[in-house]
Amino acid sequence: MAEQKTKKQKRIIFHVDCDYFFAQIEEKRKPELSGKPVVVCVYSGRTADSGAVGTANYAARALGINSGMPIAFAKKKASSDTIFLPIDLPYYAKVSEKIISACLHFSDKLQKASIDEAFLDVTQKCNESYQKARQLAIDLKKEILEQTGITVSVGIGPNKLIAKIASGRKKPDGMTVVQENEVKNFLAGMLVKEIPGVGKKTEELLSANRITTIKDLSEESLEKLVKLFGKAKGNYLFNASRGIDESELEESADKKRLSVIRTMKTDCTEVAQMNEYLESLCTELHLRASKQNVFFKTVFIIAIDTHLETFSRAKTLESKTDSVDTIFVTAKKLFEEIFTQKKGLILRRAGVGVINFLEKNQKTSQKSLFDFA
Ligand code: TTP
Ligand code: MG
Ligand code: MG
Repeated sequence: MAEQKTKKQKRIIFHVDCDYFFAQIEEKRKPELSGKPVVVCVYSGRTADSGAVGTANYAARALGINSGMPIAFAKKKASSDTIFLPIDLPYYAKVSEKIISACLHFSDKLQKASIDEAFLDVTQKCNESYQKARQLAIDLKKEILEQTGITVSVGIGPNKLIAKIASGRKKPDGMTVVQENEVKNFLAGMLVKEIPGVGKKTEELLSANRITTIKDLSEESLEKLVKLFGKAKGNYLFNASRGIDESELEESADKKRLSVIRTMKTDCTEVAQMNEYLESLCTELHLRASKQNVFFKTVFIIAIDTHLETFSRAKTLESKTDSVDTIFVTAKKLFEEIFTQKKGLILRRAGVGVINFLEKNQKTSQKSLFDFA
């Protein structure tokens, strides 16, 4: 065998998934829906009831109504007080953007996985400590709830696969932590369909080979799985049944961010005390942004109080910029907002960041390279 690879850093990954997302949003904006079964429908327009259920709240799920079901079928299962609503995707996308933006500030790296879910790499933020990760997830859930009124469930694990399975274990408003040494037990009692990517067809083929649980799957040879499913899927199933997933988070360009965060010399209770500190933060941040040769559209701040609670705020600007003054003025306003909203706040650490990057064109890029030479 070739020389052993250097040991990989242990990662801590969150999978954040919103609870009954479309229906929960509708409940929040229409309080009269409270307590009723709610079904959000994707109407195809062919006939009055043609189309499929997008999602259903838990009261509607108790009636047997689920995502993907034909609307006409769902109507047969519905109670007389069940509310059917048409999908309002542009509005849900706005809520999603707010949630993703809150997640950004709680992670080192983020991959948006769908309209209602994201993977967050928090390894460095938590100093590889699961105890810190647990607290970070509590703070994140609170922040999302405060900013959007939406509850989410969080799975925490050593990789994307385990985090994703974990987020679905306790819903709604749940949190499930699976450390590396707990992975085997965590998976042992589960059915194969709990593995992401195992749909009806795969499940049937496995079942025909007397493989029903993840434990059964983990006892099969790689050769057999490759024979049944081909190389890529066979390998995937072999690894997944052991809780192995080395895939990296795929960070999209608009979710890349730059930020600077530091502990202040003295704790601050108002923004006026932060002027000098903010100036130095913004200058450093601006220098880094200039080196990356990007414009940005969103400025955000991170505030950590003396109890180590984390808050964040973001402002998307009218147009792209690379101005240090804009960073400073916007960050200052956002800190002012936090001090006004949270009476008695005593800040210990504070950070400023930019996201929503736009690459500068080649010509500009050359110029600023010389500027910094
Ligand atoms: P999911 O996260 O799969 O489901 P959910 O958020 O409604 O419920 P859960 O609490 O179990 O996470 O999907 C997110 C949204 O995507 C969902 O609210 C509606 C939409 N969606 C569809 O429109 N059609 C579908 O078949 C599915 C699965 C989801
Ligand atoms: Mg969801
Ligand atoms: Mg989801």
